[in-house]
Order: sequence, then structure tokens, then C-alpha cells
Amino acid sequence: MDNKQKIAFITGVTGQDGAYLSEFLLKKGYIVHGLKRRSSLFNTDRIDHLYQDPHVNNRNFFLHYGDMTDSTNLIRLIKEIQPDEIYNLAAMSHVAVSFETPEYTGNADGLGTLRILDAVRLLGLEKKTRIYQASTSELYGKVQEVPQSETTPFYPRSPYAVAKMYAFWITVNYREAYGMYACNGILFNHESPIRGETFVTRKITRAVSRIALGLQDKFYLGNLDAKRDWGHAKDYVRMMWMILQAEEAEDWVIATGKTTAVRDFVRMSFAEVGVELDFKGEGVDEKGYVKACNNPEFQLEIGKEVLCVDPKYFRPTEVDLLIGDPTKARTKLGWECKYDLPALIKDMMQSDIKLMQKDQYLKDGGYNTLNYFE
Ligand code: NAP
Ligand code: G4F
Repeated sequence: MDNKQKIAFITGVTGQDGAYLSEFLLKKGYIVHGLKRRSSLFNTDRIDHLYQDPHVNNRNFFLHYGDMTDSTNLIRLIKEIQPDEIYNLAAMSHVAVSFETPEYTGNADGLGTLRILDAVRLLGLEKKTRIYQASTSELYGKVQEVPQSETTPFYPRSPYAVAKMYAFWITVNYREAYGMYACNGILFNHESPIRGETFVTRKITRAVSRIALGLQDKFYLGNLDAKRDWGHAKDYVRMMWMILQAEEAEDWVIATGKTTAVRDFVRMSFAEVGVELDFKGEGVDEKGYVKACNNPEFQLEIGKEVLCVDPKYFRPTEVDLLIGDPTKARTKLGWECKYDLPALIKDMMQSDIKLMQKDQYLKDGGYNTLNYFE
């Protein structure tokens, strides 16, 4: 890195990827500016450890209020910040919720991307500012090829994926039309201990931890057959940065190249606490039972029903199978993941067990202070 500190602007800084990316860029010596939404409660849990008092000197982490649906706000901020790199991570990112809020999703995820690109163009920053667009494997939807690569045709299956399809192509268009350095990272699912609680992996690791600790009896999921290519978010944010350091602006698939069914993610999460599961029944009648409990710390009764299917979690149109082919990123960028799926699940389970032990302590009449276990 040259002497002048690089400046990054991250939209979606309060999200899973925004938090890991901020940490990563700060460690690299960047000055990081983040866009956060106003909310009635604090929404900065994931980045509180990076927060710097506005009254101290030599700060390198700044937060700004804003919203992807507000052009004037984005133009003003980009003008003030003059970023070398923009990471556009902000989005209504929940596929199931996008069926409930399709217009808002189109506005924030689709047009929001246009607003960033056009702000850079309007401000004459086309040659200075590099842009990373958070594209997604959801673009492949009803997959036209297995595995999916940069050349696989898209077939989006949700308002979220359709909005992201607009964002993908408007990024390509601004690159071609105005010579901007703008890239899509087509990232497959990536998870972590700070993954949002309503995505399936975190829903599973939280529930399994609570069941093991005796805080909950069972939990409900939707489609257990869906298959995803799951990686660790820490590995994936490193790739976002590498994508913007490449000589040429291009689009990149980032994936592990392995796929796993939701049912097996459940099985592996229970295995982390020494519990073996048995699945019986089919479709909406399928249930998960405790077959064996090999960890004396967690006393689960053999035959106990711990998982049921609730069709309310089915989606109007589902994406059945995602598996990425990251050959291009591997060969041209040196992409490699430090975490495989077992390591990811271990990381998430260890973190959730620790988190839920706080709840158990309170339930058992402990001091009403969450700091006790820190
Ligand atoms: P996330 O945890 O849901 O974070 C989304 C971020 O966007 C949050 O900071 C959220 O703010 C912010 N946001 C939402 N709507 C906004 C709006 N209208 N204006 C400003 N900010 C807004 O998502 P993530 O997992 O970190 O994913 C980051 C990006 O990558 C998203 O664009 C997602 O669609 C995409 N992606 C994710 C994956 C994955 O597996 N994680 C895979 C491919 C692509 P609040 O905190 O206030 O809600
Ligand atoms: O964890 P999910 O909600 O993630 P999904 O839909 O794959 O989307 C995530 O990954 C995308 C990348 O491919 C991102 F672009 C997107 O922003 C998001 O981060 O669901 C995964 C699978 C689905 O097939 C879903 O139907 O799990 C299935 N599932 C089964 N039961 C469930 C549940 N999903 C959720 N959220 N909740 C359930 O109870």
C-alpha cells in the first residue's frame, strides 16, 4: 500500500459482511466510512468494537446516516468522502421477506445500486473510485447449469433475485458505458457467528444450542432438501477486497465448490454437541429425533422430537440447488477458503452455545447482568 491511506465507503456497514469487511480494511490501514440507517434502537452491535469517539483525533472509522433509497444523501456523502473504493453491500437481503416487500426490495437493492453508480459518474469520480457490487448466487435461481460459473445464464426466482439482477447488469453497463472500474462479486451463501438470526444456518445453530442447554424443546424449518454452497463470511470479505485490487474490472464467482442440504446442516450442528439425529417421515411430516446423546454435558432424552417442518417457511418459488465453480477466482486471484463447512459450523456452534449460556444463567436465577460471561 502506498503512503496515502486509502479511503473506503461501505454501504450496509452494520450487516454481517459490512462488519467483517470494516475490520479487514481497518487492519489493512484504510480509512473506513460506513453508511448506516437511522433506527429507533441501536443497530450497531456488529461494529461496536470498531466505534471511535467523535472527539478523539486520528480517527479512521466513521459512520454516516443514510439510506439506499435516498439519492441526495448518497451523492452528498460520496462527494464528501471522495472514496477510492466503494463496497455496495446494503440490501434488503432476505429472500423470503422480499416476497412480502417486493417494491421496497426493488428500490433498495436494484435502484439503490444505480444511485451509487450514478453518484460516482455525476461527481466525475469515474477514474478514481472503484466499485464492488454485492451480487449473489440467487441470480442462478432455477439453475441452468451445475456447477454455476461466471458464464451460467441467470434465472432469478424471487423479487430479491430479480432486483439483484438489475443491480448486476447496471454495474456491467456503467463499466462498459463510462469506463468505470465496477465489478460484481457473485457470492454464494456465506455465514458466520454474526449471521442474521433468520437465515437458515444461524436459525439452526441458535436452536440447536438452546435445545442442548434445555432452553427450548424443538424448532421448525421449511424446505430441508434445499442445497446450498456455504462458506465463511471472513473468507468472502477478503475476496471483495481482492476483486477491487485486480488489474481489470471483471465479475467473479466466489464459492467453495461444495453443496450441502439443509437437513445435513442440521445433522452436523447437532453432532457438534454430541447428539446424533434420526429423521423419520416425509415432506411436511418429516421430523428429527434424538438417536444418541454422547456428551454428558447435554442430557437429551433418546427419541426426543427436536425438529419439525412448518410449511409457512416454504417459499412461493424455491432455489433448490446452488453450487459454485470458483475456478476463475482461484486461478486469477488466488482465491482459497480457510474455513470448510465443518469449521464454519464449529465456529457458529461454539459462539451460539456461549451466547445461549447467558440466557441459561438468567433462567436459572443468575445475576441480571449479561456481562457476567464475557
Ligand atoms: P445483512 O447482514 O442483511 O446486511 C445488510 C445491510 O444492509 C445492513 O447493514 C442493513 O442495515 C443494510 N440495509 C438494508 N437496507 C438498507 C437501506 N435501504 N439503506 C441502507 N442500508 C440498508 O447482509 P449480508 O449477509 O451482510 O450481505 C451483504 C450483501 O451481500 C447484501 O447486499 C446481500 O444481498 C449480499 N449477499 C449476501 C450473501 C450472503 O450469503 N450473506 C450472498 C450473496 C450476496 P440494518 O443493519 O439497519 O438492517
Ligand atoms: O438461509 P436462507 O434464508 O438463505 P438464501 O435464501 O439462500 O439467501 C441467502 O443467500 C443468498 C446467496 O445465495 C444471498 F444472496 C441472500 O442475501 C441470503 O444471504 O435459506 C437457505 C435455504 C433456502 O432454500 C430456504 O428455503 O434454506 C431453506 N430453509 C429451510 N427452512 C429456510 C428455512 N430458510 C430460512 N431462512 N428459514 C427457514 O426456516
